Amino acid sequence: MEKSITLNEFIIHQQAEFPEATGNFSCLLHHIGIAAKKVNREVNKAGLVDILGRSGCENVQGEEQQKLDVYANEAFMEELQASGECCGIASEENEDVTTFHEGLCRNAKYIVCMDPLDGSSNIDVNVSVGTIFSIYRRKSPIGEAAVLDDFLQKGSEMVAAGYIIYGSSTMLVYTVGRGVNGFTLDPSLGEFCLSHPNIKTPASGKIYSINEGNYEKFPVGIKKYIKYCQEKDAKTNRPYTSRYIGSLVADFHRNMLKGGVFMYPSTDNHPNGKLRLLYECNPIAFIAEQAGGLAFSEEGRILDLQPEAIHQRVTFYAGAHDMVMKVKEFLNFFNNI
Ligand code: P6P
Repeated sequence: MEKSITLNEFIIHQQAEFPEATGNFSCLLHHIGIAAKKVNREVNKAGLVDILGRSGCENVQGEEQQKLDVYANEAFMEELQASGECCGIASEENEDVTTFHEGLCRNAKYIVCMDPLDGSSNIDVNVSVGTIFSIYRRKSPIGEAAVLDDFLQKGSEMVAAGYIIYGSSTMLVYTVGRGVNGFTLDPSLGEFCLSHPNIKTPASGKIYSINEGNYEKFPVGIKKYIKYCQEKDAKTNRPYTSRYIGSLVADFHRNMLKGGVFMYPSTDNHPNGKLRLLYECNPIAFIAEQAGGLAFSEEGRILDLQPEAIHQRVTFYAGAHDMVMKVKEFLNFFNNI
């Protein structure tokens, strides 16, 4: 039986491709893997112990915090600090950035933007949830406290991006700008093993993902695109398939493997879109592009957007190249976007 390559082996092999690499980045990724295993353990026993349900607190978004949200945030914060390679974190769960510049982290050169447990309102009904992360080099001088500008970098400056999907199996998917690789957690080994090398998303597909409950408020171009998807395809004589689970990582991951487009337009409740640029849209966009797809907002290519605030929301369209281009075509024609 062929030996599986573990995440740590892969990280070390990949480090060899970067002559200037010092191992700092590899160490950071290793600790992200440890935090992912810790969160996986708690997500998997949710329902059996008192880790389910509301924490009784609200996060900075004014959203009811689930106990697992709090656990996941603490687990990733703890491991990122323990790595000694991270000098600051912007998290969906925290109003302000957290900086580390003492002791081990004194010479850390990376910052992390993360959504520690995206889609957590789905946990109580056993729907897949995910962690999303993005890694940048700090811009401010090493040795000093990280500053806000370290976190407000364009997505095109990202060093790495990834997500963990806690689903029927737990997978860690990431890119360092040289393609996308997926690792499935083998519980018997306690290791993430390479299961999806060099993921490429199909150029097109038949899955569209959007919360059609907001249909009335969508831009006309999106309403027209949805109608286009519902018409029978000339070749297959079948319409597209609508798949939307309300968990970004799960919806995106399915579409990346099968071919599809994910859309979160402007709506009544969220005139600038609901999803966050820094720790949801940018990392997913980096992965989408590295897998051969596209990701844009009504303001332009996601990775080109200049963030103005750490919890900034943007409209978001990502997935198969040809499908995203078709969405852009409809928005351009009907909404001049
Ligand atoms: P809606 C989960 O709350 C989330 O942030 C994403 O994971 C998901 O894609 C989106 O919101 C779902 O939003 O408005 O359709 O429930």
